[in-house]
Amino acid sequence: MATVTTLLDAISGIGRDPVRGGYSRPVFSAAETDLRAWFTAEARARGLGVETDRNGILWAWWGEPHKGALVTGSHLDSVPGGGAFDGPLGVAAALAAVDVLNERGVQPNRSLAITVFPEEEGSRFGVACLGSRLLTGTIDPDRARALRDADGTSFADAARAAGLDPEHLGRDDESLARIGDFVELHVEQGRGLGEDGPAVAVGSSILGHGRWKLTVHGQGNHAGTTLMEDRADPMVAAAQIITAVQQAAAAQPGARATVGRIQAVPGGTNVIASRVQLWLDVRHEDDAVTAQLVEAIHGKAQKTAAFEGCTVALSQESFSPTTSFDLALQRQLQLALPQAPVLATGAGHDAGILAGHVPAGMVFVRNPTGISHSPEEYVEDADADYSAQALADVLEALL
Ligand code: HGY
Ligand code: MN
Ligand code: MN
Repeated sequence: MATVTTLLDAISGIGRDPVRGGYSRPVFSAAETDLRAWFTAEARARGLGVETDRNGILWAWWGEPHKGALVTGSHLDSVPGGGAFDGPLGVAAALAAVDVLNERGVQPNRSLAITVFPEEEGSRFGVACLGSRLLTGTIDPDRARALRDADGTSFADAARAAGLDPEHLGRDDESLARIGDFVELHVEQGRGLGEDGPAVAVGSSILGHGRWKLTVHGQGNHAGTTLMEDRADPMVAAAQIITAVQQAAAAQPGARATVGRIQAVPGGTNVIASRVQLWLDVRHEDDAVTAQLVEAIHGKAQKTAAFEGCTVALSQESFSPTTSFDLALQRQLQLALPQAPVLATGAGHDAGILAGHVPAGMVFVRNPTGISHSPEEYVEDADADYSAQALADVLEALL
């Protein structure tokens, strides 16, 4: 019987990031494709029938594909230089939980499927949870097809290269109807589970969050010949905007705002940039506060840009409102895991997108440092292995 740690060990060489450390496994890259192949082989080795739906979601069926099935799973793509557990832990735990259920001799009364969602992180095409958004029709497929990665490849072309028909992307009621209940097991991404307490928690809600792009336009010019007083340098405006983001969020209780990515165009040491792009991530439990915060940041950015002789444009890339998980399913998870505390999370998940359409819930696994989206993300082997037992307890109760 495979354990979660042996399953994760088997993929520990795939998609290592040579710069930051950890893993860079963007959707449909060679690394993510290898992981999808690994998952398919592991599922088939367990007698599960594997199919890919028209949005690139992998489904591994224990029993016949059926309406109203119990579905569990997560994602295999990562942020740039991410940890080993964000996504793969839920997939490996699901595979190992099938082994546990088989060993327990569980005879399911309903079909069970393990799903792997593409582009959960949005690290290649910018929109988080793209697979579950397409499935549920919460993104216009035309918009999804037109999304471009940093190299200019469209999502349509990347999907085609991955064997999908881009014309068939979009809301898939047949696949959605197959989900009776969805449970995602995931590494906890804060310090919600202490060393001495239980190793798993039941999820209650996901903090509302969104992504925006700020483009600061200036006058590209020569670093040596342009006097300081003659400049319209978008990098100088961008630096002040980043500080303003930090100050605006710090002044708003419960808010989080981050500029995690910046790009100067063209990006040359002796070149005053023509424009600078900043990507902004803002989160708060009250969606109205998130909107106000973004508006305030935009207003400040406009003033700062004008002072530097620049202009700024804001566009929204994605938004997910604060989402509570289905209370009845949450109670069932609590009954199956009576020691587990109930935790809210500040991280987004496919379970949050699905929660708007089907009963969805989450199980979180202890992360002793609380570090995530980083090579230092960590789960003890014993907790990783226990997560398969915990997920099996949940699935057995729901089967
Ligand atoms: O960005 C997020 O919250 C998630 O980890 N995708
Ligand atoms: Mn993540
Ligand atoms: Mn994740």
